[in-house]
Amino acid sequence: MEQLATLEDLPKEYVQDLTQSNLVPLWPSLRNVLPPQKPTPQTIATAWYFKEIKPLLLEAGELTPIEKAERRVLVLANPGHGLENMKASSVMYLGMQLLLPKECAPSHRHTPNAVRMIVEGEGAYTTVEGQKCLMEHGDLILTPSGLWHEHGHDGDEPVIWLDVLDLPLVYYMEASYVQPGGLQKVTSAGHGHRYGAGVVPTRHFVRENPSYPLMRYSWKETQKVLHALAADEHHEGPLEVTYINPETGEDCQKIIGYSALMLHPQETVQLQPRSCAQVFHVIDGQVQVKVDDQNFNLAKADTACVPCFAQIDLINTSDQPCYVFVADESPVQKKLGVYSVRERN
Ligand code: 1HN
Repeated sequence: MEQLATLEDLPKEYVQDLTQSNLVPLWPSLRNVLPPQKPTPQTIATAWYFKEIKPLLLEAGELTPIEKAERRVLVLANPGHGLENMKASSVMYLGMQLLLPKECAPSHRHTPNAVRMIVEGEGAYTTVEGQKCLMEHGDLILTPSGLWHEHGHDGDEPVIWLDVLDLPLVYYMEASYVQPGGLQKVTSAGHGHRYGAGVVPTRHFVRENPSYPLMRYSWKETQKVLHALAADEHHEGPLEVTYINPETGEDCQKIIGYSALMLHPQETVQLQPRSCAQVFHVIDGQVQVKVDDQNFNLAKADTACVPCFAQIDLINTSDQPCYVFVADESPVQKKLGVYSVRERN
């Protein structure tokens, strides 16, 4: 492709005149905003190890009372975006949150969508629009845009979970804000499962939250489906299930997509390069994530982020099955018509 003229190729006075009138020449920047063949992501392949996070998170539990934090979170920040910008990728935010016994993270609602993937500890729950959702290891709990949510803890050990939000995108759109304080009356206890069995309480009028029928995806149930796929001789391709909205069959959230993958002992899964960044979080087991020329060895509760169009292998080097939670930007990219998948080299 033709090398284009730079800003330095223009007379200084001309550039000053442009600036005076709030004008900018396109050609010196054209190759930056439209790089050939593929984007040049700021997102760099990064891994965060739970053995490093946990002691620091527990220390935060001693340093900062929940009342002074509202949400006690250490953000998993991608250095390619600048740590202070709190992005794992251009669309995805990741954080590890700690709730101690008897603590309460008060009710609020906001425009970004969030999910929690429960990492460790028992006895905590999230209440979403009055539906109490128990938090057990591997469960996925949705707190979609605009719905009141709070966290509580009746157990006796620290509970830690991974938060995934579309905050970077919503913030970029200047659409991010919070409303504090909505009192929630708990209307259903326990499982947040209105649709868990494919049925709902009959209402002859309009259902509340028709677009988010299911708030909690229990890991026990998800894992059963993965095992059933593994036992199905007709199944082809990777053992992977997508968390969907059972009412529409679409992705469970509008911007970020979520799935769970199972790898047999010693299995390698070669992923096709895709136009979106992805996050891998180990629910159980061990996996080696090969990203182009880099290698990350992830154990239980570790998390990694990879940029768009990377060549990725997931390798289970152990003799135990491995379960990986995946978050990606495909729902928003598909809606905007910019999603694509390529063949591997
Ligand atoms: C939030 O509301 C939670 O509700 C966690 O637990 C992390 C990060 C940014 C903005 C809102 C929560 C968050 C958040």
